Amino acid sequence: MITEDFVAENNAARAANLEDDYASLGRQLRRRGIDIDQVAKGVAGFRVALPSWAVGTGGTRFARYPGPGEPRDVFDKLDDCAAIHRLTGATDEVSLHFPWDQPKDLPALKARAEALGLRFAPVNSNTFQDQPGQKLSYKYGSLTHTDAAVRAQAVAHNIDCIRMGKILGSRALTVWIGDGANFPGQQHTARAFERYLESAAQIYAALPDDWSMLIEHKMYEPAFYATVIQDWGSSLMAAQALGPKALCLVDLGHHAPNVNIEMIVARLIHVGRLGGFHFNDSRYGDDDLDTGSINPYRLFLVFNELIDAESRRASNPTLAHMLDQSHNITDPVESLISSTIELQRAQAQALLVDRKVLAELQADNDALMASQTLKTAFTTDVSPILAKARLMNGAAIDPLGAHRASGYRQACAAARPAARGGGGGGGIV
Ligand code: AFD
Ligand code: MN
Ligand code: MN
Repeated sequence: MITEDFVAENNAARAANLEDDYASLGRQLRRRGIDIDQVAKGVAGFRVALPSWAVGTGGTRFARYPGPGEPRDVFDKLDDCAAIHRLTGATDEVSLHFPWDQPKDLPALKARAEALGLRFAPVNSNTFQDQPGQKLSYKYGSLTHTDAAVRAQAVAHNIDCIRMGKILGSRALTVWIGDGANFPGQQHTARAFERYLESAAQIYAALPDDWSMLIEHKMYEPAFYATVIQDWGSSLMAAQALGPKALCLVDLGHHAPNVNIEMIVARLIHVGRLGGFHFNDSRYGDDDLDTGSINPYRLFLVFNELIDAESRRASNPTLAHMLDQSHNITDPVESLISSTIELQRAQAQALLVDRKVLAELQADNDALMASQTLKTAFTTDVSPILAKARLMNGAAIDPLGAHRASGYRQACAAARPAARGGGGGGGIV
């Protein structure tokens, strides 16, 4: 356990320096007409859900190298999430993945989460793997399978996820399918999509009034020729066919290299169908690397669209922010901490954009200075704002340093001797 007292003690040694840096940055920003406290307030309000599957060590299709003290079950996963939240102050929601996380006693799990100060974010269904004892196989697809009985089984699983999510207090179901084809001709392109719509409509019909269904697209993998919900166009078509509670979820890793994701974000907001994000970073494909570790400017540009939409009060449902990463060589707790910080960094930078000046430059077609306006915001070192926001939330000024000093990982290694693996999230998806 990382206690409140430990965090306070750790902060005490750093508070004076932070105040100094924050005051200095505050003066700099005031010259630019920005109130630093407003930015810090905005950052302090930022929340991102932790995926239960990311606190265990991930892996590739070649190997997985488990770390010490890995969570053995969903209760251990909650403990790790609580530790991360204690240090970041921004991660009090956990996104479960069924059946990876299927606990026998859902009310007990909910009680445990509440005791730890955690809530449940959207729940994720899994019809991309066969589970032990499962009647029919998803080898050739799930919601789009040619066999109606397989589709019915996949629909039933999704509806069961809604049932479990209701008990836990979740408000959304995220549906990602591995369905697709490895060969041209393998699948009837049009009919597979029609079957998807038919299955998804049955899931949609089971949604409670205050729930949404988040549709996650992915351009390839595990199907390598084509996936059924391969892009935001297919996702949006599905959402519009299903109804207002169906929204599009953008996983940053699920696009072709160099795709302009911030444009996709802007278009989905335009139609009020952006449901949320799975944040991660990538260099080559769906790498599931730590958020902000490869291309922080792209992340900033995504947040720039979000803040811009907020500033003009675009009508889009509240976003479900989540991390979706695979931590193969780092301590997952530390990767999730630093990824959360990178999200807040992008948000703070986006809050610094002078939108009035930018609008004028755009009207004047001053491409160079418009681009500089974004760069000025992006290159500002907002670290003192992020630390101040954490302090405001009762979290750590230096979360990674505090985590190292806490000995949390060593304590987990001692308390969780019989690591049985992370329980999902270690594959290639
Ligand atoms: C997949 C998708 C989806 C899924 C997860 C499982 O991003 O979010 O739930 O990874 O590991 O690639
Ligand atoms: Mn994802
Ligand atoms: Mn993915």
